[in-house]
Amino acid sequence: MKPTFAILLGLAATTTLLLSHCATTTGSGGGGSGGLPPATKESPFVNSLGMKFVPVPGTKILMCTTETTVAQYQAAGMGYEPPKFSQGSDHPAVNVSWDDAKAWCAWLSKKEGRKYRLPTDAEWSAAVGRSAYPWGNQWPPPSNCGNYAGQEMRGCTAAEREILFEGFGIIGSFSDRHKFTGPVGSYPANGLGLYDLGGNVWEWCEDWHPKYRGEHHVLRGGSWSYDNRKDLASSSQHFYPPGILGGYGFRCVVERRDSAR
Ligand SMILES: [Ca+2]
Ligand SMILES: [Ca+2]
Repeated sequence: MKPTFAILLGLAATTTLLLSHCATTTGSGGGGSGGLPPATKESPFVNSLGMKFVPVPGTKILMCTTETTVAQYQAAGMGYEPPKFSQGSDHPAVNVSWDDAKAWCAWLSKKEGRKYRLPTDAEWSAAVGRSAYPWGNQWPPPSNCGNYAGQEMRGCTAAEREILFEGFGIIGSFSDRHKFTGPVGSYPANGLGLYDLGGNVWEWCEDWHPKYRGEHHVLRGGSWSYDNRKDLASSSQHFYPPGILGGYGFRCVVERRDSAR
């Protein structure tokens, strides 16, 4: 997506968010006056796109159990710039800027009359929990705990290698079946019922990166092309560096109450 278009979408996001505050419809699931019906890990809130949302203790949001998929992203009619690798409609949307993600949340908010947005950095931290890594405390990670840079990448063709950073690394004997992005929810959920918080794609949060305020927004969780302990740690706060964008996506949250912000 071209920067100018992203800016326009950012403006559209602002407009539609304002409109969403005035909306009184409830979308699927009912609840009246924009309130959400009770949701639990076992009985999540399900919106009109079939996205499932579960509570995150200590927050006022319900978080989508998966990253936003290509199909869900395309439902907004915003256009989708596919990556250089092959994807299915159930893979996470990539090549998504922070402005794109905000605009998509604004579209969904207007569509459903609820307040959808990106998670804050603190909310994402609450979702991933206190273990050293999203899968637990051990290093290296157990195979198939998430989509990271594993042995499967050794099978890349010459053309596929051109998609990757030069000198990409691989995590020891770890493997996970997917060279690039994989279908969301392919690996076990965490204790809250959330999939792929670690790996598959980095996820945009609302906040500025603490070291680059006013310059870069923070990304959390690592992606399919990352192999090192520092980036894969639960606490890792990433920012938008020059390089491939095929590892940047997002998941959204919905506020429990229609609190005006
Ligand atoms: Ca992988
Ligand atoms: Ca992720």
